[in-house]
Amino acid sequence: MERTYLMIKPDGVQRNLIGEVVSRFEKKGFTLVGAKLMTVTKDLAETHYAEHKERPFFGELVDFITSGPVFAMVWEGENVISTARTMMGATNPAEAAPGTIRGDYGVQVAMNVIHGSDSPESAKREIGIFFEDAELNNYEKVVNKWV
Ligand code: 3AN
Repeated sequence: MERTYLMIKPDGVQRNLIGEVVSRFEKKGFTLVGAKLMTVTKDLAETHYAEHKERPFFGELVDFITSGPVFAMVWEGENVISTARTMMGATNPAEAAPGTIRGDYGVQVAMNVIHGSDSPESAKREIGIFFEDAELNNYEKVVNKWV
């Protein structure tokens, strides 16, 4: 079953959106397999955002993600990687459709509430850098046969 790494960024935590965001993925029918509130170190942030190292906003990105706790999560389900991206909405909240997380709660591109892996390769890499295997729970929800 597919897994993705989702992270409520410091703005989402500060704005009390953890419950709202978790609730959307739960209600959709996905399964939460791991979660923790954590402060991202500079090293971890630079590893996570390595692909953006050359972008002009890299420093700002690292400063922001390390500025306060994030809520790191691993979610499981059919097509969860792309479906979660659809539920998050466009990177720039100004372009994100209403009904999406960024469309409903975001204003600026830097503080856009949530991160989500964009491919199976990034999901595997990001889950590996944020979680130990022992922090991930393998279980089946009986209700999943209904969704
Ligand atoms: P996504 O998170 O939707 O995959 P990417 O991979 O293009 O978007 O960008 C990575 C992160 O960098 C985004 N989550 C966003 O917060 C941040 N970002 C993108 N563009 C800018 C920008 N122009 N200024 C500041 N931060 C940006």
